[in-house]
Amino acid sequence: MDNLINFLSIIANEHPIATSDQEKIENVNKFIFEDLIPLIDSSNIYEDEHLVFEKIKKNYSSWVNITKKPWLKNKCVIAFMGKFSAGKSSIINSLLDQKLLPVDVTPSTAVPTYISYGSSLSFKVLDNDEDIKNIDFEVYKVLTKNELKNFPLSSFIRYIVLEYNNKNLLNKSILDTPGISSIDYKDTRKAIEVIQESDAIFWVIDINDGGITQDVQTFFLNYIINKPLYFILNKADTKPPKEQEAVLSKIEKTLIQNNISYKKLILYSAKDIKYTKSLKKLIDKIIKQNKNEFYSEINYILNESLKKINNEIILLKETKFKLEIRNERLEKTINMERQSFINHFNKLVNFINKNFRERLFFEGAIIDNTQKFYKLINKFSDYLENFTSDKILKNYEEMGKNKLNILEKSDSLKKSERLRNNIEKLKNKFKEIMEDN
Ligand SMILES: Nc1nc2c(ncn2[C@@H]2O[C@H](COP(=O)(O)OP(=O)(O)O)[C@@H](O)[C@H]2O)c(=O)[nH]1
Ligand SMILES: [Mg+2]
Repeated sequence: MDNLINFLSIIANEHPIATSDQEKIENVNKFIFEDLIPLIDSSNIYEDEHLVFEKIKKNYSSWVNITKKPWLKNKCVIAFMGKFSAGKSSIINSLLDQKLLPVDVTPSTAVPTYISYGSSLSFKVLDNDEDIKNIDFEVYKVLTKNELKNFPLSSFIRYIVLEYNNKNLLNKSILDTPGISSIDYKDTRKAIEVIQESDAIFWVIDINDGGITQDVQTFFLNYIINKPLYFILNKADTKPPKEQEAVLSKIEKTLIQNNISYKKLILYSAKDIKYTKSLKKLIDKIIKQNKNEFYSEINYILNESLKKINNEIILLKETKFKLEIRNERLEKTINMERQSFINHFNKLVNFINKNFRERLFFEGAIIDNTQKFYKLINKFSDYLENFTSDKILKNYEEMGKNKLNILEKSDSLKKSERLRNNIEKLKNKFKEIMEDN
């Protein structure tokens, strides 16, 4: 018990280490929730805004998670999940060629453990206040199974981080999870976090269980989405080949029947090194997902927004230009009509001048010219009627409507240009905040 008390008192007295840039997380949080989302919300850039927000929030939370766990940065994260005692820790030990992780740990003692590549040995724990503390590995290593057996270590430590130099760990971070016995809320929430930060999930099944139980099936259907999922049927050494095959095909059937999409189902034994090589190969092949997606994702959204706004600006300018051209034409037509009116009018005046003043009352010309005069008057009044009611009025009406429309477009144009400026500003701001990434 002395070792355990020593370990716990060291954890309690140790000063937390600053592993993450709290200020940066706060700045990014402000940027996302006080700048970016409200800006998109107040604009009409996206029809499916909520989807964009969802994407932003998802990327943000996984960025925060990685930033808070620097040992995951630029690493391929492989999580081992499954029921207690399925053999997760034993499998990881076999992959490390070393009995590093404690085996046969009781559920209450089991603490999720990250084993990450590091140039030198470092042992950290995250306590219940979410403080990360650097602890001497020896202090932990000396704890015996007996000491831990009836002690609920997992209620004092959220997780353990062990970084050390092992060639099998290059570019990797392996997560050993305590195992899911019953799918309760707390377990589920933890599992979601694990799934979110992992590049691949290895689900370990004890061959002696004979298959996958219903609660685990439900779990997969609800939570493992878009992550490469592998199944390891462990403890193959405990069954003859025939029975191994039977369990394999039973699991295969269950997976297919339940629409659980997975990459591979492999037979394994942590007790037999002949299986180790191919599992190591398989893990090395898992391509590292781009962990710093956050920066490029947010930039992508900002650029996409700019593109959309620019397109809108172009469209507005085009429409405005077309309306202006149309009004110029209408004005020209009105002027032409006016000119033609003046021409007709001048013709009449000329006729009157010519015939009435000088010659109308000369003998012999009266009747002839009166007829001509009335004909001209009729023609002119017909023309007048046509002229005012149809062409000019209609043209004037359209011009008025267009002018209003042009004003509206100018207004929208100003708004869009302001929005574009604001997005440009946000782009620069984000670049500044994320500078050292
Ligand atoms: N026979 C056999 N026993 C195994 C194998 N893998 C693990 N075990 C045993 O199963 C028990 C639980 O293993 P452990 O790694 O602690 O399981 P975990 O709870 O999933 O981490 C231990 O007693 C291991 O020795 C295996 O491949 N074959
Ligand atoms: Mg274990």
